[in-house]
Amino acid sequence: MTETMTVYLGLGSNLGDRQENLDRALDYLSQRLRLGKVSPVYDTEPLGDTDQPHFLNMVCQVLTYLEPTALLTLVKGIEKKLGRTGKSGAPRPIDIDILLFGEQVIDTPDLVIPHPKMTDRAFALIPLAEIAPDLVHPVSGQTIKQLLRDMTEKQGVLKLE
Ligand code: PH2
Ligand code: MG
Ligand code: MG
Repeated sequence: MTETMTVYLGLGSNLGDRQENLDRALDYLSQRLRLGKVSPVYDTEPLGDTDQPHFLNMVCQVLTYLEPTALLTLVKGIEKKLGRTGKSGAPRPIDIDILLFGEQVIDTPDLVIPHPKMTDRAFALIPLAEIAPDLVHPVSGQTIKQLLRDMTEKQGVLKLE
């Protein structure tokens, strides 16, 4: 690919020094990608397995020439450097999810973009709406602002000042 793509990543941490984990993840990302807009940080109630510590969540925009699969490999490598082990669903120092990759729609066993759960997760949509309210979600055709407006479960997401 020769074109620069605008990508949105969701970051979450609920193990160890959560703010430091986010900072270190951003640092690693900026070594390999052009970091664009960065959202505020939110303290969020765990969704899914609620018997877990609260998360810190945020979203960032990155600009990259990498292919989606190469970007996935990169973010998995950063998760590993920050101490993430293989166990899925357990508290983690860092989780980096590719939410949107330009307007691309990808559905493979290893990678689904847009992230299939982003539209019903306030911890992803609220920070995303701060940096890209008018961005159009390529599957629903709705803007981030509209998706957030229509969302019913928006509790438990607190902006850190
Ligand atoms: N990530 C999950 C499951 N649940 N809940 C919150 N609040 N934040 C997350 O990042 C999160 C979650 C799976 O990756
Ligand atoms: Mg995740
Ligand atoms: Mg993940």
